[in-house]
Amino acid sequence: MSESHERTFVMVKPDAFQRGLVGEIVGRLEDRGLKLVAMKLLTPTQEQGEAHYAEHEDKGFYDDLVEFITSGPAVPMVVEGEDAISVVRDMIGATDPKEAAPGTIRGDYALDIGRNCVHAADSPESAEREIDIYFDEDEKTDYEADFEGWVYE
Ligand code: IDP
Ligand code: MG
Repeated sequence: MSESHERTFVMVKPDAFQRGLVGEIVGRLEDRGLKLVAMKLLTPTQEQGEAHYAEHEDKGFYDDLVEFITSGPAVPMVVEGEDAISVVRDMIGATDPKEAAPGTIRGDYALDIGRNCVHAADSPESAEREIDIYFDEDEKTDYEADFEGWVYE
């Protein structure tokens, strides 16, 4: 990984999976020039769901959130690139999709805060923590992305 690059954690949530938006969401990340490092199709376990949203444990919506995220298939990913964490947060848009700008994933595909299609880590610490919930070390690929010479100066 180039020195200025960072890894982030992204997940297509069960609502977007059921709506057939996996390709659209992954495609936007690829089109932007981000590098896919790891990806799975799985239904998050109760333990994974609770750990994923541990920071919201004391919120009124926590139980519903964990129930939703464990309700069916989701696509967790590790994505790499320059400033990938903030770049992807900007690409997904505001938490409440009604406030998300058109052109963002949530702004284009969602209307309800509890069904906002996609998750992305909000800091380097969250990214590392969330990646570890869903991926073992040997599940992260190590390869040269030849396109990067055309994406970065
Ligand atoms: P984020 O997904 O944009 O990082 P967070 O504040 O970390 O937003 O919240 C995690 C998830 O919890 C959100 O994506 C959303 O689905 C859900 N959520 C956040 N706030 C509320 C709320 O007030 N009511 C219901 N669900 C919420
Ligand atoms: Mg969050």
